[in-house]
Amino acid sequence: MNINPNRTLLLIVDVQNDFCPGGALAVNDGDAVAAPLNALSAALTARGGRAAATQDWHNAEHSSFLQWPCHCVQGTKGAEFHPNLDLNPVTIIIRKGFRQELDSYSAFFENDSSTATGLEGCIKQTNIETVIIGGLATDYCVLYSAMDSRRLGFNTIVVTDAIRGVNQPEGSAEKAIETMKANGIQFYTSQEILDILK
Ligand code: VGL
Ligand code: ZN
Repeated sequence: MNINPNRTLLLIVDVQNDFCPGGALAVNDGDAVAAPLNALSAALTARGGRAAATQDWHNAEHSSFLQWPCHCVQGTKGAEFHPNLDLNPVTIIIRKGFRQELDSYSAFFENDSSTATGLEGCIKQTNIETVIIGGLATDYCVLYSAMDSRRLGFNTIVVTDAIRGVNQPEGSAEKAIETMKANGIQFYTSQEILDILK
């Protein structure tokens, strides 16, 4: 792994109450991603890197709720970041999934693969070359974000201990990891990344 901290972004995907235990679309053990992400955001930003967080941000009647239980409705408790996530190092917040007919799994593009969220422009202007990704859920928003990051030409790393899957359908998280690996996305533990940031 070869990373220049100054040119690295930590992308924290959808660590929100509704995706954590007790939430409307709870991911098993979802809140466990907060601790490794906090360690990484602190270490990376102390060395000149950046941290961004995405927030699923649906309007009350969003088309996403035809497929999923109602979740992450704008302004609700469920849409708030999980209280264990340290937001102090996070300087970019991207809200997504607010166009009625269009869901948005990826941090970069909505599900039409062409409507930009603005993240690409933001990080290209700040010379980011490596994107380190963790959060929820492995098989949807992490998968789509990592695949877009790679497609856009960023060196892309997923943090193995900072992701959890919804596994709907059964086995989809494992499949997502295979797909990411097959596309040149790298996988490291948070400790391995912290060690090289020292
Ligand atoms: C997600 C389903 C619906 C995710 C968001 O964050 O992975 N999954 N909305
Ligand atoms: Zn959603």
